[in-house]
Amino acid sequence: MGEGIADYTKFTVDLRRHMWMAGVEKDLRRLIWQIATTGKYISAKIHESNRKMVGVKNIYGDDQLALDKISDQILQNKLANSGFVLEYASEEQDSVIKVGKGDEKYFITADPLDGSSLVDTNLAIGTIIGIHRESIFSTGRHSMVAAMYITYGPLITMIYSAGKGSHEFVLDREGEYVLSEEDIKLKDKGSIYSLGGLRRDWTEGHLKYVQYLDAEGYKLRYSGGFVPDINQILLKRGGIFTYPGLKDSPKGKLRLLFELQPMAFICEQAGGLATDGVHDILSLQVEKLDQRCPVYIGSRFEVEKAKEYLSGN
Ligand code: AFP
Repeated sequence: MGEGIADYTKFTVDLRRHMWMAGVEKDLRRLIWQIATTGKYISAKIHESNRKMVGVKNIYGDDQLALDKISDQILQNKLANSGFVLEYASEEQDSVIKVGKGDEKYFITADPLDGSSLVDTNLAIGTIIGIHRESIFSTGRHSMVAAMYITYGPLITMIYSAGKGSHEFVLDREGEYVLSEEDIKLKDKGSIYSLGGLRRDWTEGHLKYVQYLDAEGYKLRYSGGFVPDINQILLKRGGIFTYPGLKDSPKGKLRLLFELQPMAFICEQAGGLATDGVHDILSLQVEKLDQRCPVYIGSRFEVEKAKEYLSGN
């Protein structure tokens, strides 16, 4: 038997079996499995997409692709029928949707198809999910019990954490999520950086931080898709992703509820850190659905170093 929960030499471990072996609570197991299965339907829609714009704007003013809307509907329908979800908040909708009858346990946040503008160039994109046991208008530290994301790339992979480490699964040809990386742990210091925002818009502290990383020989890895960029840092076991506050938009670009909290949860469970440059992402109070905030997420050393540069020390 290896060090982790599973013995890879004897059998393949599917998602349900892994969650059961890891002691994830029954309803949460069922919910995570149901959400993971939506990845199959969303990926089928990506395959049959004609990449046409529908010509409407979401609350952030972004053009929505038909795929975003379809992915959102797939998720909402699945969750409404799950029997476990009271409320659904999606980046594609401007208010929280009550999908349950009243006594369901969980509150879900979703970015149904992050990076959908990359579909035409055939880069990887993803679905990001936060699972909360309390109202989402709290701190992630208080309300979150699990997080997951699905990557649609050459392979479909899914990483989940229910507070017992972060684990990666690959969707196999039989349509089963099979364990591929158990209890992923980031090194304290990595060697890649992923830098959002235009250099000319960076603040002085951030620019000096990047110059430090340059001098240390970090390799640039940035696709413009949050899911594959974070996935790379996790699977390569370290490094840093930043989307900083910019001179004209101090809150940066990424959304606290839909993008940052779930990735922060998974990253912390992998031994990393996620901050806005000062505070942990999971300690930030959520005030509104479209709240944005700067982010420094990845290995401990690089995130701590960012704090030093941003505070001017
Ligand atoms: P969309 O969801 O509008 O495609 O934005 C993708 C994204 O939110 C995130 O996936 C990336 O990390 C980030 O934007 C990239 O932003 P830049 O295009 O400014 O680099």
